[in-house]
Amino acid sequence: MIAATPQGGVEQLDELRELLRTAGVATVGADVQHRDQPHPNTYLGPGKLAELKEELGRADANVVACDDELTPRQERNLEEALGVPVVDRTAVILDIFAAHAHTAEGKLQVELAQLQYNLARMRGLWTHLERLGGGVGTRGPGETQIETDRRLARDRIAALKRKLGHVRSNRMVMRAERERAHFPQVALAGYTNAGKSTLLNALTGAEVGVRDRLFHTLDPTTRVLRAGGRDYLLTDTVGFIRKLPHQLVEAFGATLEETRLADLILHVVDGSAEEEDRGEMIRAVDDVLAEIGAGEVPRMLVLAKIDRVDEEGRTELRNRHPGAILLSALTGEGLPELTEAIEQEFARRLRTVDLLIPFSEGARLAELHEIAGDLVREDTPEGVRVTARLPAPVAERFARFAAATPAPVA
Ligand SMILES: Nc1nc2c(ncn2[C@@H]2O[C@H](COP(=O)(O)OP(=O)(O)OP(=O)(O)O)[C@@H](O)[C@H]2O)c(=O)[nH]1
Ligand SMILES: [Mg+2]
Repeated sequence: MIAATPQGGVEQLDELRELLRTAGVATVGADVQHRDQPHPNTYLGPGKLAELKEELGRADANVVACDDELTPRQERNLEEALGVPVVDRTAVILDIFAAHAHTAEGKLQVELAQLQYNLARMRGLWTHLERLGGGVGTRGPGETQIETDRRLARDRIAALKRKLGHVRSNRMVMRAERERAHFPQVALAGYTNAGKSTLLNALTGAEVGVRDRLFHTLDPTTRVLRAGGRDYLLTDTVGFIRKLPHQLVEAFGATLEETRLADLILHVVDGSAEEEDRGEMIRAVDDVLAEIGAGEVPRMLVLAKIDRVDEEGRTELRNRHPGAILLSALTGEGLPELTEAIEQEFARRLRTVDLLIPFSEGARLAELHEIAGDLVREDTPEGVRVTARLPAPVAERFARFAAATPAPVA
């Protein structure tokens, strides 16, 4: 396996190497080409291409991986020139997703992304053949086959989108129920391998799988986080990466909705990463969040894995990211600060209400107890007088019970 990229140094390929390792492929060499733009037809320029071909033979490699998404034409021309299969970054990521998808929904989403990726490639192949043909009688069976394949792929894509649509509406129903309960929704988002699942486990006692490999988590998991007498719903979901294939963003729409509709996003960053990498990872996550429409959701930066960072490094982190929470899900350090910060964030959004609940509305009273654990109540002849701090939407729902006169100061 040889990896290639058009810009930067060979260390730029570390992530691709890691992706390949996760996909079960060993890397025997890496090469970088310095050009402003990848070659439109062959990705690599002619000189680099010849060099790479020689290197391939020497290293006895049987596949080449490129760190960008190739056009179908580039991929085909490269394969012809090099005589080995060529895969691009997108194909490697899709392959990992396919291997890590466990739930029915996850599998559907990955299949959709793969089909969309392949459909583009089929189209490329098709125009290529068309160009070769042209004359009367040259419309061979191969071309018909490709047309059939494309139609089948399109049909399947439509069917998958329908199925995912159902999953999505189910999810919306579940959401609506959760929303009625008004537990604030907190989503963990971040670069793949940042430590999101480990953090969910540490905070809620969940047992989500954790591993030192990329895209270990694909399916969302939601658990209750109890803090300061209130319940929060904390969701862990798929991680992001630089140049995240757009097919995946589209296919994972239902999953990513958990993040888009959250009340607060905890942006988890590997605090032990090199400063330059860290900056790039933060930017990549910001970009994806904007792309999925979650750009406006309030966000809190969490620098994880600080058990690996010394005092000097921590000071740098604090200076570089003021307001961020430094923590280690492994040692538990910083976790109380995080729950405290979450509480404060939501406390700011609570509204104090003064209500008079008639005795006939016992169910409403029970609901209030559940939502606002720390309410003050007093029985009066007209009903139960309640002073509580409520999320704004709940406060609106209870507006009709507003007490006519202000509560006596206790
Ligand atoms: N030293 C240290 N390692 C950690 C900490 N948190 C997570 N890790 C390790 O980092 C690796 C990735 O952790 P995960 O929790 O799986 O990361 P993730 O963000 O869920 O990753 P994906 O699901 O693949 O996107 C694992 O090997 C964890 O053991 C931490 O606080 N300290
Ligand atoms: Mg995970």
